[in-house]
Amino acid sequence: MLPEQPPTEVVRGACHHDCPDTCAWEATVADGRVVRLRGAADHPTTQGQLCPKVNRFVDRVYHPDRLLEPLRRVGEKGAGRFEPIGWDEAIAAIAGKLTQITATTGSEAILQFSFDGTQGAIQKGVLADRFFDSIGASDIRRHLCGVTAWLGAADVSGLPFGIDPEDLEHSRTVILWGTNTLLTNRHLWPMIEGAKAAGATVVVIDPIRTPTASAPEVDAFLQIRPGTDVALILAMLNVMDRDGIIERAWIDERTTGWEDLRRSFAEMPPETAAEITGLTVPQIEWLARTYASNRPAAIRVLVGPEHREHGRDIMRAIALLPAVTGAWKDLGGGLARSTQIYFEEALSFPTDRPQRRRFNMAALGAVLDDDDLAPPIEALVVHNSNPAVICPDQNAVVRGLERESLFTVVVEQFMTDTARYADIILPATTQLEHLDLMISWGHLYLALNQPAIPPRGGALANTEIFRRLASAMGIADPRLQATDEELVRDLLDTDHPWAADITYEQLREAGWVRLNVPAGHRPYVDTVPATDDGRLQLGSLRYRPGTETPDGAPGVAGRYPLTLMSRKQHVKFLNANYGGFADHHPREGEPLLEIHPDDAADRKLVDGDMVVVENERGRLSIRTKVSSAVQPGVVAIPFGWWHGATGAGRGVNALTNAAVPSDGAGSAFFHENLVEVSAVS
Ligand SMILES: Nc1nc2c(c(=O)[nH]1)N[C@H]1C(S)=C(S)[C@@H](COP(=O)(O)OP(=O)(O)OC[C@H]3O[C@@H](n4cnc5c(=O)[nH]c(N)nc54)[C@H](O)[C@@H]3O)O[C@H]1N2
Ligand SMILES: Nc1nc2c(c(=O)[nH]1)N[C@H]1C(S)=C(S)[C@@H](COP(=O)(O)OP(=O)(O)OC[C@H]3O[C@@H](n4cnc5c(=O)[nH]c(N)nc54)[C@H](O)[C@@H]3O)O[C@H]1N2
Ligand code: SF4
Ligand SMILES: [Mo]
Repeated sequence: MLPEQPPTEVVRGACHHDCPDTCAWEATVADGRVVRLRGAADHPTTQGQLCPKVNRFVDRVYHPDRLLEPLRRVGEKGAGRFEPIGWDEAIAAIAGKLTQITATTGSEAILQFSFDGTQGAIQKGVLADRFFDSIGASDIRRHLCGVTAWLGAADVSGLPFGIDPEDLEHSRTVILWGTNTLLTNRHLWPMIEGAKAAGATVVVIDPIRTPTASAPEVDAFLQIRPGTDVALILAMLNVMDRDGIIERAWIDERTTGWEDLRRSFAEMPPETAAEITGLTVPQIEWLARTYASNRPAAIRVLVGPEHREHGRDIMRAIALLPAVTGAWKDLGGGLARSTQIYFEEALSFPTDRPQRRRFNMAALGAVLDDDDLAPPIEALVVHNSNPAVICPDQNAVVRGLERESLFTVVVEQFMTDTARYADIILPATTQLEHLDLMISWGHLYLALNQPAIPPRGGALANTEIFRRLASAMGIADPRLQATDEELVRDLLDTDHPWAADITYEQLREAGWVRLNVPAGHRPYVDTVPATDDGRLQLGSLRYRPGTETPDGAPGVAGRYPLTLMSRKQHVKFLNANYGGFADHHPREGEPLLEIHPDDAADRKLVDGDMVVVENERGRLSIRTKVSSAVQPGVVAIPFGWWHGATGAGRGVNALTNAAVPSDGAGSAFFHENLVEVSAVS
């Protein structure tokens, strides 16, 4: 007789990672333990497949290195020496310290730092925000991802709605504009394949020959010089106007500012753009004609081009293309960008939060290091983020975290590079252990993540941690004691037609549900842009090189002639989540500097040489990979590795540019860094 199998239960949930795909999953639980996790077969984009990053997520949940009890620092900051303490003691110590800082210096000396470790609406921060709002702490502007892209598209259309990415199947021209779909958004690829099978022309525009650029479905790869997309787009408009392939009726009826835009693109004939972008005149003319005429024509973009000084201009320029051609009219035409705004509009996210002192998160190093700040930061509370790895100007961040007078709390699942600098570490649950409501930025499906197992060891959900802190600090507001289920129900409590009919019970049963956006919905055709005059805004536009680029700073480029880009590159990395785990590393086991054969030859370097990469912000020693995937003048180091991966004990962000746009809104210029590379002597 076969031994009796323990009874199993299947629990529906969804991936929490900051990834456009938000896959729905099913966890099989036996004897209180998750024994299998797989993609939901019935979910339209997941289609039964997770991804190489998350296929072995169960191993992460049961990993021997999981943090399972609160810890207190006993060694030097950053040394990684801690002793276990109980939850009551940990909460009392933090509450005591925050109360004391509030009474002496003032609550603005406390800084909340969080980002997208989970993109679940609940665990990401609704309750944490209530807590920090109520004590009046300083906040950070969560602008390192997507905000610049949002602002650029909004410059054209008020609120930056895009088409349903699933409608790309209907497109006859698809331009993957600075997005590495096969790596970063893999569940969109079937839509590209579908379009291709129906005869679409697929184009990739990227400074780097990515795996997406090399895919067999791609008809044309335009390897543009970094940050010069505005020149390309102005020249495309120039060609379209010159060749009379723009429909005037659409422009007259739907847009404002055509004549100003026309004056701008008159100054950018394709010959000038060819010099700036490194593309050829025939390539630019072909792209303009294909985009304007081979319709439906869609552009897919995520965040690639935004991480630059003039990223907002690039994102605006991209959004200008469908505004000029009227590509929005065709099903499968328009701009396919983040869908997050659909969820923000449809669900009841709080709109009446108090204003707090805020800093752009890119400036963390400068803020922690600033003695003149009034008041200076005395306590830093980090959750859902690993700033020691993900923020630009890493050396400044580490200097800040090392400051003895800073009290740092980190809520984490693992001993990350940030957690090592904490005074107190609080162990957080994973997605298999807590409830959450999952919105998406890559499709229109809402999902309920139900806990498959209770929290492991002493781990607690972020929400429970902030409930306990609120109690310990004597904050009476009952909204700070809301349960996770109440928080989900609050978000679903909406009259908006896209979500009014969606119930908690329905989500619990089915796991996921599509927002009620009508099939074939065409933004700006079926709806009116949220601009002052209800029209798409064109207006003047100029190509400007960034300050830290060879064209923008020829002087600096004399010393540091190479442009360093730092993008997501590894199939088993998701931002900084897996950089510290050997079984997620690529075969080479270390980050490599990609350098073009010409630049390598100039420096007498061959594949595999150890080199020093440096600029005024930092210095890394790292091995080379000589590769024509990067163009001459450009080098690339992958983002996401933890500090221990290089001899210098730093990642690529030790070299990156922490500057943000002058109004403080938008991302750091992660891809605009001038460096020099030399052989290790
Ligand atoms: N050089 C360079 N830098 C970059 C980028 C780049 O392309 N190049 N990309 C930028 C972009 S686009 C982004 S989005 C950011 C990402 O920045 P982050 O959002 O900070 O990065 P993640 O690695 O996704 O998540 C950080 C941590 O969240 C933790 N976490 C996950 N779930 C939970 C939870 O439920 N509770 C708690 N308390 N913690 C949890 C994980 O263990 C992980 O260590 O990085 C930015 N930095
Ligand atoms: N495997 C994996 N998947 C991920 C992530 C991960 O870390 N690993 N991170 C997730 C997150 S947080 C995000 S935000 C998304 C990002 O998804 P994407 O936006 O697709 O990814 P990026 O690598 O940031 O940038 C895409 C491309 O933009 C190009 N680019 C840079 N500058 C320019 C420019 O000036 N012009 C043009 N035309 N192109 C440019 C880069 O070379 C890069 O190939 O990916 C998500 N998915
Ligand atoms: S990381 Fe992205 S692709 Fe992978 S399972 Fe999560 S949502 Fe899906
Ligand atoms: Mo991101």
